[in-house]
Amino acid sequence: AEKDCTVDHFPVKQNFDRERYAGTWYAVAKKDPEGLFLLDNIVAQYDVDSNGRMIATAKGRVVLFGSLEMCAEMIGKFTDTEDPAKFRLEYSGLLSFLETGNDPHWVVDTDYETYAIHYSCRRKNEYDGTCLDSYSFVFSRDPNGLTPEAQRTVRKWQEVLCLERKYRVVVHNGYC
Ligand code: ODT
Repeated sequence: AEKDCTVDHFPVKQNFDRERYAGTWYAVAKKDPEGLFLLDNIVAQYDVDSNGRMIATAKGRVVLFGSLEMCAEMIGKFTDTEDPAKFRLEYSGLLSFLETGNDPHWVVDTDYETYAIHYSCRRKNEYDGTCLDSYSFVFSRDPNGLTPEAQRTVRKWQEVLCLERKYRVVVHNGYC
C-alpha cells in the first residue's frame, strides 16, 4: 500500500493517561517548524491541575531579535478534544516578548516511563491533508537519552509521521 501522510490518519496514543504522563520530559530530538523557536536545552514539565486540566511549563534556549540569547520560560494550557491524546496547546512566555501561540499537541506514543513522541501540525495542505508545517519532539525521562530499544520505537513513529530523517539532536549542556 502507498504510504499515508494524511495528518488526520496519523495514529495517536490509545487511552492516553495524563496523570501517568505528568512530570519532567527532556527533549532529545526535534523536528523544527518554520521559524523555529526553541533551540536546545529543552525541558518540559507536564502536570494535571485541580480541575483535571493538563498544563505544562517548558524552558529552552532561544535566540531573539537575531542575537539576544536567553533561556525562555514558557507556560502552556491544554484544551481537550474528543480524542484523549489530542489537545490544543495555548502558550505564552513569562516575558511578554516571547512567542505566544495556539498549536495542536498530539501524543503519538509513549510508555510513560522512558520515551514519548509528540507531534504538531500547524498548517495542512487543503487538497490532500498532508502537513505543510509541523514540529515534533522526542522526549526522554532520562536527560542522558533513550535506550536503544526506545530509539528503535521512536524511529518507527518518525516514519509513520512522514518525518524520517527530519529530526536533529537536542543538546543539553546546562544552559537553562
Ligand atoms: O520551538 C518551536 O519551534 C516550536 C515550539 C513552540 C511551542 C513551545 C511552547 C511551550 C509552551 C509550554 C508548554 C509545554 C509543553 C511542552 C511540550 C512540548 C513543546 C510544545
